[in-house]
This record gives sequence, structure tokens and C-alpha cells, in this order.
Amino acid sequence: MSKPRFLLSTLFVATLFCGPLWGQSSAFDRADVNDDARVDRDEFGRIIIDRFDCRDQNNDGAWSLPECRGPGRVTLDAADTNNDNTISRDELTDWGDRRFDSLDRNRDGHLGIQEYREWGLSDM
Ligand SMILES: [Ca+2]
Ligand SMILES: [Ca+2]
Ligand SMILES: [Ca+2]
Repeated sequence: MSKPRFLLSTLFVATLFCGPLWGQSSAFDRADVNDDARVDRDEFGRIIIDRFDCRDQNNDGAWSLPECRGPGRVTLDAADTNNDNTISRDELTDWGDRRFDSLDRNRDGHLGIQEYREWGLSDM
């Protein structure tokens, strides 16, 4: 494989797993694993953990400050409950639970596309 093609393929795979390249409905479709047109708590949690694994570049099981760049800073402030300036997997899971509850405005235990759209990965 030529170098430009290799770089393009790498970019594609990284985007596929680490961030949205397509519109919100595609992001919603990817989150909605069982295709029931809504995102439940487990599906939401899976997205959160996928993001965690992608961002944990040194594989130490936590997000440190450099790994929380950009919008991730918002998550750091909200999720770092023990104030050690890193986010553990458990802290992120707990934050995801709270975030799910705040997004689920009609309290039906699912995120519809409108509710999910409000999130849009903007705080991770
Ligand atoms: Ca679903
Ligand atoms: Ca922490
Ligand atoms: Ca809902």
C-alpha cells in the first residue's frame, strides 16, 4: 500500500472509532446497535467506553490532562470526582450515567434522536 493511501486508511479507521465524520443521524445510527430507533443506557455506555479507549493513548486506564484536550476538558471537570486531574474508566462510566439521565428529558429510559442530538459528543 502506498504511503498516502496508508495514511488515508489510518485516518478513516481512526475516525470510524474515535469520532464522528458523518452527520448526527449516522452517529445516532452507529450508537443504536439494536436498530430500535433509540439509544438505551447500555448503548450509550458503550459509546462512552469506546471514546475512553480511543483517547487513552498511553493505555494506562485513565485519561490524563493531555488526553482530555479540547471539549474533553469539560468532561474532565465534571467527571473527575476524586480531583486527581485524571478520569478513570469508573469515573467516566459514572459520568456517562449522569449524562444519560440529563439527556433523557422525557424520562422514558431511552434517548431518541432529538435527545441524542443534544449531546452529539460535544462534551467528550
Ligand atoms: Ca437501541
Ligand atoms: Ca479522577
Ligand atoms: Ca428519552
